[in-house]
Amino acid sequence: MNLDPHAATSNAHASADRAKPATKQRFTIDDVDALLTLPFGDLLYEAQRVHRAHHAPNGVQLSTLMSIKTGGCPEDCAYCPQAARYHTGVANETLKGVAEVAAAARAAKAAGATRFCMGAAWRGPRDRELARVVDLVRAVKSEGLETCCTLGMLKEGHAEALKEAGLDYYNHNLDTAPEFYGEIVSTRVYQDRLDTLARVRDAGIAVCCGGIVGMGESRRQRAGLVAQLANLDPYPESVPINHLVQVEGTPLHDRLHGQSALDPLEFVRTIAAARITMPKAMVRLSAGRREFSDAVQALCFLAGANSIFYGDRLLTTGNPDVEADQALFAKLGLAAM
Ligand code: SAM
Ligand code: DTB
Ligand code: SF4
Repeated sequence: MNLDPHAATSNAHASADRAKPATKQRFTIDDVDALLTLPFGDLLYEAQRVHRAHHAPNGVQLSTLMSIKTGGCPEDCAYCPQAARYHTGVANETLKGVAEVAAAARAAKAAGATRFCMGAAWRGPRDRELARVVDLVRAVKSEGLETCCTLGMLKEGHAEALKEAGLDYYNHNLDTAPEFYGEIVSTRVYQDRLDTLARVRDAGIAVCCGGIVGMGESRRQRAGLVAQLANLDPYPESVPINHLVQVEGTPLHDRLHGQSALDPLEFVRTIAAARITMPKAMVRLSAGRREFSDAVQALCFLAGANSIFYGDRLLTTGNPDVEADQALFAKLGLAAM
């Protein structure tokens, strides 16, 4: 393993077959496992070194999320409160209209966000649904924000239509290692995710792709997730690392009995491994932040996280409010960028 980011495969977004793992893997699972196993101080030191070589040391990018279509999803993701088949108390809502979404985007911008991310509880959009999202993207873009969507699997032509409307990022997570995926989702396979990522890349949209930890996976499976992400060619521009938010009624809440499956320091290690293996990516400290102390969040920033979800809601669950984050930034000397 070569930890020198300058020696790694270039992240120039030029290859035709981009979302498939590179022929020569930049990192093996053993490589990432070895990182995750380093003494904590050594791991954080290396993560800081890589972070400072590529990013402003104290800058954090702010993205605000909005659920544009909530609940009733036909998929069976074991972590998700929006799957129709689980009884989680999430009320189904139809696709929001342009006026409501544009107003939320304006408010997010006024609060300091630079990107507005729209999430929909779909397996994937139908053509007529996609056409309505295209209008939302245009509206948000015209408010002067970066745009991001997460709509599930895309079909032929969808990514191009989104790009044409001004979509900057598409979020589509690999969620976990391929070996663990079958225990989390049965209504699609890993390759479906890779196929959509390839469509997004080919349309020239930046890729936002990460995963969830704390689902009962092993450290080696966390290494497997990070290796998968880092071996995408090129690796994603944006890498959200979510800590599972356990919602009553989801299978994972039942399986884990509402107890966290992960020591927070293991979450910090995962952030550090993502930073080291994907030096130029924005690594987002994503869901689960409300359950973390300021001290754990500070360690995540030290480990190389430089983006957060900003605003008091994620999609259906809570996030720290704007005042709490502004106080945290002041305490840590962080600046929004
Ligand atoms: N339906 C689309 C899809 O699954 O691609 C887009 C929306 S889905 C809610 C977006 C992402 O949210 C999922 O890929 C997953 O990584 C994350 N997510 C969902 N429920 C979560 C939870 N309880 N805790 C942490 N992350 C979660
Ligand atoms: C991502 O990686 N995390 C966000 C966003 N992409 C869409 C979603 C987190 C969802 C947490 C559970 C909820 O609020 O429903
Ligand atoms: Fe549906 Fe996405 Fe939730 Fe899976 S994660 S159930 S695809 S909304």
